[in-house]
Amino acid sequence: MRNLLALLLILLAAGCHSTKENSTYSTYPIQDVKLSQVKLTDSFWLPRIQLIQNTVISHAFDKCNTEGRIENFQTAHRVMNGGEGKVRGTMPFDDTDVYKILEGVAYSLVNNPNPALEKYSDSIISIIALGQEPDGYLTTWRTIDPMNPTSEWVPGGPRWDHLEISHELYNSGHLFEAASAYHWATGKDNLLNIALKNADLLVEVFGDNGMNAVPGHQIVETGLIKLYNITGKEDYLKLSKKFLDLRGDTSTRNIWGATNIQDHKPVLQQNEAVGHAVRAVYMYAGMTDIAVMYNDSDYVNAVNTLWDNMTDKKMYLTGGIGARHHMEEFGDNYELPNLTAYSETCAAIGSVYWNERLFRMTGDAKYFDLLERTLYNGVIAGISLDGTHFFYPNPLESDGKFEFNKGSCTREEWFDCSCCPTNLIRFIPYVPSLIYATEGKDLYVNLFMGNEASLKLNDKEVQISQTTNYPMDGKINIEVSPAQPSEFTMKVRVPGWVNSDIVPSALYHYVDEKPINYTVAINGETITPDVNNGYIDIKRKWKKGDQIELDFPMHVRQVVADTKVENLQNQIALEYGPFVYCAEMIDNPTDFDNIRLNNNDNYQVIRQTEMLGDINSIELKDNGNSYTFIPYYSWANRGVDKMKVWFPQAN
Ligand code: FUB
Ligand code: ZN
Repeated sequence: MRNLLALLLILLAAGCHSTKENSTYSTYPIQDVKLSQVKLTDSFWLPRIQLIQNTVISHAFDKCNTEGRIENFQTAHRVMNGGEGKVRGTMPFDDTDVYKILEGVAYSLVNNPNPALEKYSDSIISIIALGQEPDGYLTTWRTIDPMNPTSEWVPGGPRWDHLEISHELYNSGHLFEAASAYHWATGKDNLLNIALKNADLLVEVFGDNGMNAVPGHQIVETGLIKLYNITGKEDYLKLSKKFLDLRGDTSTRNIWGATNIQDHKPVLQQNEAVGHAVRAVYMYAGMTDIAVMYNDSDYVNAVNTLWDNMTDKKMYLTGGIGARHHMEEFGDNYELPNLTAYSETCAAIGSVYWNERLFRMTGDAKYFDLLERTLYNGVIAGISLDGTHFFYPNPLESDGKFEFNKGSCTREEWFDCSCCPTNLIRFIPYVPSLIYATEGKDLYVNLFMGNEASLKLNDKEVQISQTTNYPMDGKINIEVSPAQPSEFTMKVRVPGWVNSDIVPSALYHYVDEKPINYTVAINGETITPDVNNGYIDIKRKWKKGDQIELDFPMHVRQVVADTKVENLQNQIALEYGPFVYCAEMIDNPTDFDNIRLNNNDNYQVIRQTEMLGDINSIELKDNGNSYTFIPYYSWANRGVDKMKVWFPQAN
């Protein structure tokens, strides 16, 4: 009954906003399979998503309440009506934390309805509405007191002044992303109406006949496209493209020229991933949308070039990006320090959003190889196992002294700039929508986790389910059940860690260089798979209950880096399945600083359920010493400690 009501609400809501029809714009050739079609049963991911809904969301709402982020919307309202008030908080984008939590609420509600949480979220949305100016403007610090921003690095001034740092358009972007999600998940228009009013103002101010300006921090580009996809209002799409086209373009505006905000040259000429890493990947995601929707080969070439540079020269083994604390930016090519790595959690999340788009543009598994690497390492390292403490930067080494995490050597429960915790909230509940994708008669299986999904392939119903302990082991059982026997192709990704390349680049490679032998069986019969673009292609007439059994055996694999990365010369890292490993001093108290790895090492893998949740530890016995390695994501859950991912090579 509840589902029927929800469906009715969604249909009604869709009716209120004309959806795009007869569009002249292209869409991604590969379609995602949405969260609502995938029911997770997985013992790795389901508890993490539940943790977000049951713990992290209320933790973050509490922080937003106590630190004034919600009050700011009320204060803005009071000031608009002639009253007085001061802005609270520290960042010109504090509003976005509230939007990002709502986005996470939206995704978490889809498969786990929670009327109390939804009601509370609706009440927060009505407070947001109070803070919106009558013409749609919404950035509370500037409404409250434009001359006195909380952050000393933001100059006071009228609307849109100092866009390079004011974050007004960043605020809009996150509002649009959250509103689209909330509308899609709940069928409600409350947040969407606020977003559309704001977007209409942006079109008026910056659209075809408006100011030639660009946001200092990208995200409004993808946000506008999401609103276009809901409403079909072309102005939103055109504005998104305008923001990208104008960047770094001296013929249309006085550019800021800064590499940090990717305004040093036109985006189509940008061939190196530079500047602030989060801004960069959000921009590349927007460029990919534009490449697809405008069928624009220049945009396609630009994103390909940027991806190649990032993965060939600027990416941590964990998938993390951004080498420098200074300006939170990418370093030079091959500049990948461990101790001082920035590798911001938000940047890893942004990279996932970008790679998912690149996959849907091309159907190439390499994007999901990187996505998976980033997901299991760079992203989830950002949140403690209990969901209440976070990393903003994610170094690959800690000496227990360098305060890499905004003045701390370990995880913090919140930050003045809390972009990372709230990005995890919006992202983790969205993960199940990354598992499958479809294209005509092809069904892609990109990620492995227990789930039951119901989807349409070429307009025909197909049920699909996965039973697996992945990522604890590599055995996966996929049951394929079309409503009627029908011919289609199952495209199952061979995970990157099974192959000889880590990602298709020379930056890292496995010491043994040999792909792992894996097996594929259909209904108990082993087959020799046909592999294209990184996918096992199985084309046949599928019928109810057909089984695909995959076994990707996991071995401990040693990794080395391109010698051009100076600090990684003669260093080895360990991986097992999709996980990058590290050692913490707590497990290696006597000889941590002397751990050396050798190409002939004999590793033992031990399932540990009491140590750090459910993990496989790697044990090494060497000359009477014994060392323990744990998945990188699980470090720093037992106090401040030394940690390393890369170890000197013995001999
Ligand atoms: O500027 C907004 C967000 O805060 C960025 O994405 C993060 O890097 C942090 O600076
Ligand atoms: Zn962040």
